[in-house]
Amino acid sequence: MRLSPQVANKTQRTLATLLLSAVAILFFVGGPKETTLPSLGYLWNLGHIGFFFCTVSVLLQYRSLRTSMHIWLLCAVVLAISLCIESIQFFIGRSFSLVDICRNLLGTTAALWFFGKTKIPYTITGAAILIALSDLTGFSKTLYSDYHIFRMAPVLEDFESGSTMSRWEGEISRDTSQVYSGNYSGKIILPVRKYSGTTLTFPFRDWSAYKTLEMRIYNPDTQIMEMTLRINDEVHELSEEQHFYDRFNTKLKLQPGWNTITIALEDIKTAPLKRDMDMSKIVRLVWFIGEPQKPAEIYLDDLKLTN
Ligand SMILES: [Ca+2]
Repeated sequence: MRLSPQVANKTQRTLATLLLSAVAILFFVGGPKETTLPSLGYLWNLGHIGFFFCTVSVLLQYRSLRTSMHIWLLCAVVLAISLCIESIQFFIGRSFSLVDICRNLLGTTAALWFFGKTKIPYTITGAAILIALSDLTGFSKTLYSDYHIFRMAPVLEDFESGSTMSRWEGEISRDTSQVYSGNYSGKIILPVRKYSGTTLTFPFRDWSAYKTLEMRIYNPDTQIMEMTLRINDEVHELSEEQHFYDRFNTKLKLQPGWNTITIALEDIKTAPLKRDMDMSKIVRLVWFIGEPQKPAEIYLDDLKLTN
């Protein structure tokens, strides 16, 4: 039996509504892990735009918006729904994100622009353009940073490009006063507080083809400085307990001046007590002093894998 256009349209609308309802579950389950590549995580979050674009496009098949007031009303409804979604996410252990709310409104505006029949108020169009530009810039930067990490390998960090600094946590900045190679090193300030240090997340993660980890650290003090280097693989990072014995930890004794540190990757691989470290998924390096007695600083450079 051939469906009439009206029935076919109704069927399509119903199918689209069911599909979007199913996809909406992804607001609350699934999604990127803490160890997911930043650009993939960003791409996932851009799904907010796609979802609301599709949802409002379907809605416009049911009901056409004839006045500016209708458009403002739709935006208010989307805002209210978005606040509900983000609030639920907050209470189930995810985060409340104003950026995601803006993305929902951007998706809504894009659907109105493509399929609506009424002129969109300038304020809404202007806001949507700003959100789109912000996301375009943010995603491009994240994508370039991920690409740069792969292009640099087996160098993990040389501080020559500012695009990788978003992966560092702690009081760290590119510096030119003490440099081992190139024009920059990473200056790390170590204030007096527990576990004072810096963290590199999302390094080039596949260390399986290499034999050693090397780095140069400059200690400007006249005394030997003791630090701990901690390395996590993905299994450890995603484990709930993050036991001390399930990761690599080593003490670094930093003499005054430049220090060359070489660590056999076999030692890192066999560091966990009950398993081998997954050397194809190294996700975090942490340099820290447990309980510093006085403020300190170090300079890190030429962090790389070698054979
Ligand atoms: Ca350098």
